[in-house]
Amino acid sequence: MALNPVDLFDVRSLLTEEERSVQDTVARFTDERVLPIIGDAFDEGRFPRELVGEIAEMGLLGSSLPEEYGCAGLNSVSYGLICQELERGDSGIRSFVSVQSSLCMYPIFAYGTEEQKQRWLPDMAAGKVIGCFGLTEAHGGSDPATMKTHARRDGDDWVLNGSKMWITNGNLADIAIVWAQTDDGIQGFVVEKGMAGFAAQEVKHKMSLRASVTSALFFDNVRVPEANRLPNVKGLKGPLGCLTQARYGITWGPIGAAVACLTEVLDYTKERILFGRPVAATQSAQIKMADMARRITNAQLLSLQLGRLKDAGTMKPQQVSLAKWNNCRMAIDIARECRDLLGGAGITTEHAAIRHALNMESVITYEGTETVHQLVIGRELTGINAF
Ligand code: TGC
Ligand code: FAD
Repeated sequence: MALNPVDLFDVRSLLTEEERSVQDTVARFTDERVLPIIGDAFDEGRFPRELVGEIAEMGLLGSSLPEEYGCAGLNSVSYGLICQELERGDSGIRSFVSVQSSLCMYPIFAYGTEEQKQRWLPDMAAGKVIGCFGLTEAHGGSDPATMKTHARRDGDDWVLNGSKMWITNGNLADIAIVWAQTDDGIQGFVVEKGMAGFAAQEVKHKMSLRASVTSALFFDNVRVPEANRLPNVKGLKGPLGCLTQARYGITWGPIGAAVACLTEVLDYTKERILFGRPVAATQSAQIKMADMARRITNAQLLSLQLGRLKDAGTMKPQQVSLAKWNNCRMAIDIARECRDLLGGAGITTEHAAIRHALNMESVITYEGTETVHQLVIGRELTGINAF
């Protein structure tokens, strides 16, 4: 029997029955609900909000958190597979789930009080409350330790001033997890939509992640009650701990984008007849596609092992950095090469490759640029901090 071109090493056979079932459910959702609309949504620069209810019903929001908070209690490999299958549709859909799950629900779960967990997590799992995560500021996202946004204690409240930039879900969100400097170091606050002095402004003219909302957030003397401060973490390790969760999921997502692109060009090059034979019958096209399959296989095995380490409780942030770097690089290169193999047809959103290539420009940049992750590995190898 022929091998599966987008799973040459039968990585699926390494999954448990439950993990396969999660993958199949999300794959069906992507095929039936995302793929028919996503090209238009990308063209229109529109996040398909109508899908949020179904995403929540499938248990994809905060899927790794415990059932007592209305979540699915799945393992990390299942979360990875969710990211992979969603990003096979579009990075914007996966981004929505990453931000809600890893960057908003996770910090409430990991750093919040029991009251805060009960207050927000069940509604977030149900998609009734949408979150965003404000760490990056306009003057330098790679170096969040230099953040200027600050919070000053005033009676029972904190007074928040500053701004955040490039915030996924910003204009959609009911709550924002905002990281701010305080006299006691960096702390996290849950800022609610409608609080006086809090505003979001959508970033327009994006050429990437067009089916996702990206915003700037502004805080002008916003009074945030002490009850909205996440009390159980202080310092940069708070937001960086969330990034480790999200980056883990992002190692899986680009595999989906690359699988979508390779699947598309395998079909296209068999049909496209040039110089009297299908493009797929040329050595150069075969070498290109074989090389894509090789890189996808590497990425699949890397993410699966990372997930097994995470589920065993031994995963290290440096391992996440290596996989985020490798898998984003793999997917952006494959998407660009697939765009080339489609010729002129590859420049419109009728085909997926250019959409994925453009999306990957964001995915390789956010959650730590490629350079940041390379320097994390360089520091691990040499013991010298080169940032
Ligand atoms: P350093 O000052 O050494 O460490 C500070 C504290 O943090 C701890 N730590 C981590 N903890 C958990 N996970 C990690 N990945 C961690 N990295 C460091 C560290 O142990 C220390 O703890 P303690 O107890 O000693 O205080 O910080 P560093 O030198 O490691 O950090 C430098 C650098 C450049 C790696 C870091 O600043 C960085 O990662 N910069 C990139 C910023 C970034 O990725 N921003 C992403 C914003 S969110 C986003 O992009 C969302 S997109 C979502 C979507 O749409 O899908
Ligand atoms: P900079 O940090 O200014 O980097 C500029 C260049 O300098 C890059 O090439 C970088 O690799 C390079 N560089 C950095 N350090 C070094 C060094 N030491 N040596 C050599 N080169 C270096 N942030 C959030 O907080 N929440 C979100 O929800 C969110 N969503 C996003 C959605 C999108 C679509 C995008 C594009 C970004 C999002 N971000 C979000 C922000 C993202 O995390 C930042 O863009 C990213 O961390 C890089 O920061 P920067 O854009 O300020 O670039």
